[in-house]
Amino acid sequence: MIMETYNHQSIEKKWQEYWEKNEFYKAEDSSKKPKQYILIEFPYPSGDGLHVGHCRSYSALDAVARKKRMEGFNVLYPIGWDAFGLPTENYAIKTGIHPKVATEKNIANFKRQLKSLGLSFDWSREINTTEPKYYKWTQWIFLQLFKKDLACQAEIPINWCPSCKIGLAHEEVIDGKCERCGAQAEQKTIKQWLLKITKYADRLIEDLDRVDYPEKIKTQQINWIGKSFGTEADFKLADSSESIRVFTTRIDTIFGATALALAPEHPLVSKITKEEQKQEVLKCIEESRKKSEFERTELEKEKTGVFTGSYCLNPLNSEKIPVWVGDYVVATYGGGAVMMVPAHDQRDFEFAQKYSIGIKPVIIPNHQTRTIYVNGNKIIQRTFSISEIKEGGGKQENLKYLQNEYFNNGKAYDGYGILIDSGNFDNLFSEQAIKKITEWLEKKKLGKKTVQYKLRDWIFSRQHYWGEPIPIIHCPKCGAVPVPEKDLPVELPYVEKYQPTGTGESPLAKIEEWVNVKCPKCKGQAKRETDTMPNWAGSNWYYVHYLDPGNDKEIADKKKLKYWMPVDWYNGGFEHTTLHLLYSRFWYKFLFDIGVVPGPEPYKRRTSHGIVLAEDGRKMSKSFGNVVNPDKIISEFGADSLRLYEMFMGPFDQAINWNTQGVKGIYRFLDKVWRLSSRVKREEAGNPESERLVHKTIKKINEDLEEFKFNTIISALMILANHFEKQEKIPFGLYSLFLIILSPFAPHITEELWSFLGNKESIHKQSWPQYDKKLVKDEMITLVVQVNGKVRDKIEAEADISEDKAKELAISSQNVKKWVQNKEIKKIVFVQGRLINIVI
Ligand code: ANZ
Ligand code: ZN
Repeated sequence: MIMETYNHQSIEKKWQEYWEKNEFYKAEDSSKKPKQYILIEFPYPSGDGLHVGHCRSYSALDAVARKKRMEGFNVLYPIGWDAFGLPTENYAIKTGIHPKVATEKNIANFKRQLKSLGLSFDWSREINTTEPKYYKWTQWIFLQLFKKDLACQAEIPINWCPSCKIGLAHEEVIDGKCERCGAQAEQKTIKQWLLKITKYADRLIEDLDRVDYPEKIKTQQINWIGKSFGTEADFKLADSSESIRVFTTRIDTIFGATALALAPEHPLVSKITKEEQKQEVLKCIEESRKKSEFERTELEKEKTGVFTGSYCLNPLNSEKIPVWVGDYVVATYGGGAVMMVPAHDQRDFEFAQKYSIGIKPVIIPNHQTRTIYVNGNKIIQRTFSISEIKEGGGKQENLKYLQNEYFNNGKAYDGYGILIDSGNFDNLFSEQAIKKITEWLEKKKLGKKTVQYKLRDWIFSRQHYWGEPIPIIHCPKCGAVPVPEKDLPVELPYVEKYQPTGTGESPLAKIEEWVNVKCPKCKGQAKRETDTMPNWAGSNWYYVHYLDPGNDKEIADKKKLKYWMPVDWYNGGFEHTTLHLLYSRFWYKFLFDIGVVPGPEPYKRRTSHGIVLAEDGRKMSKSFGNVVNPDKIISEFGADSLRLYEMFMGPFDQAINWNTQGVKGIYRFLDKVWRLSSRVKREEAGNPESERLVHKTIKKINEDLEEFKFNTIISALMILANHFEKQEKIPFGLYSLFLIILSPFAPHITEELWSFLGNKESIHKQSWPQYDKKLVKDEMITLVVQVNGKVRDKIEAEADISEDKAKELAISSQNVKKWVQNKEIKKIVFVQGRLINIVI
């Protein structure tokens, strides 16, 4: 039978319809089979349509899902839409198209695009975070958090975007600018909802031991949580009984404190500021409000501050030191007060230089060799013994050393060392001093050992329209009252005007008939909360909803949860490591604590894909005109080509430039696979070489897929195709195996060829082949080892052993060792598969 040429357009559509009609990829709920839950980050259906970057992640995990099905697993590979959030709202404001309408349109487009890729999603479980039946449960989780006191309201300084007129979470401020519009973020104090993720900080660190994430991701999460061990110390004010509590990780430097600095927002500022300084202090507070936290704390940025006129006393030696307001002190960290040690802290040093505050060194480095200066000139290297430093022998010279190497170069010495000029604590090492001074403070009830976290509580309200309403009712008598669970969902009302109000209130505040309600507790007049949830709310738990999307009674059926959770393999972007990945772990842990889900971690394994850049190496962007449209690639080269190309383009976890030439190369490969079919002969017996290669390829795919090395899998398949191309007749059995192992990666063409070979049942219903252990074992040979031409040993080795490996084997042999030990090897003569001669 003669086959037509490879026509991707007709075959891809045909098989997609066939798979869909026969519900090929539906996951079974009550199955005896072992399960695999494969998850990709569900997309935000933006107006731009699918990005080829989406295709990279989805195609690769689709191959994983398909292979696991063939291996006998009951696979869940679901899809849905993360559709609330600012981009759609901004689009709506610009175009006048309602966000709901825009979302529907965008989803329809995304869906068409994803279907044209032939991905094996279980579409019967499609979810959408903006549907009331979905966000009912997002609101329900919020209520549980509220009941457990993990959601609360607070007046807090937040980052504020003057252009979007909206509060920004810490993570939405990039380099001091609003992540969305690029405007400089400011500080503003408003009432916000907070989720107390900090209560989970320790567990979020500890439980990283339970999961299989790349080290890089674990480290990023740990740094983001930023656990610091330190000391709290109270500095009593000189002329009042009140004291200021500071947090420091370096209590060993306390004798070097020459000032105290308070955050401009610190509640004591107004109390302790003297009449004379009022004007200046108010101005400083005003100025710092206009700066973002980033601008205030970054090392390179200029720090400003002002003296309050008040003094306090160092708890260790009662020395009187001035209290300043400094904008580099953050109100929400460590109590918002810092003891300034300019000699040993860089930011304090810069501040002190600017305002002529004293620099008093109290730590000298305990590395022992250093340059000594005489009359300002570097002249000798001298080594001090520790005891010499401890006895104060080198003190003067060491002070000079600090002056010349550090202070004169604008640097503080921030390392550990040996204490000097520190009263009873002189001569201690920093580590010892931290312990001793803290104990001393604890005994005097002037301080204590403590832990601080960089992680902040999560600001969970937005003054926006396009989000989940927060299900709370404010009653003048009863306070914040949760909406009764039976009244969920609190539906987002349809409004014509969804522009931000700019007053800090959400557009919902203007809808009187929605806002005014009866208090669920006292039935008196009350008002709904008008803030909505941030755009990540729905994505915190969506992987749970996939398990039971129709359930109206509970978040998901317990049996289903127990069977499917945790997710076995979750792939997504690196950029989500500290936001989505951390937040969703937090919610899942909470759901575990209240007995809703069966374990403490949602994702067993996490991998990340590198982003796909444009051909010119820049980010794809409409404004650069360099966006690659997957529709165009699919229509020209086919979904199989696009999928294979994106797996082949480079190491999966690395960013890479798009290259249309590369897609053409893949297309030629698939065309070759197609043409090979005309040479397939049923009666042909396989030659041993071909058979070995097929089995080696199966083994390689097994191994590489688990390490998400998709590119080397595709190249192994190419090598196999090239091998077949050299044969006049291709054995039916081997070609069939080849199609089967290619099918998870190129599902359409393999299905067509498989059916062409006369198979009635789909290729995607076949079992994944076992490779033959005997066949993949490389042939062994006897390698002759010579030293200077004389045979010294004969060793067993693989036939294709490399020169380096052979050398390594040879010189480690007992018989050879004694000839070559301590001799310089001049030359190696290596004859592949036969002999190695070591010339000494
Ligand atoms: C005195 C000192 C001396 C400090 C020294 C460091 C070195 P991490 O490790 O990041 O937790 N600090 C404390 N609260 C602050 C705030 N609200 N805003 C800005 N800085 C603050 O950093 C802890 C250190 O950061 C603390 O230790 C404090 O400076 C500063 F030689 O105290 B240190
Ligand atoms: Zn009430």
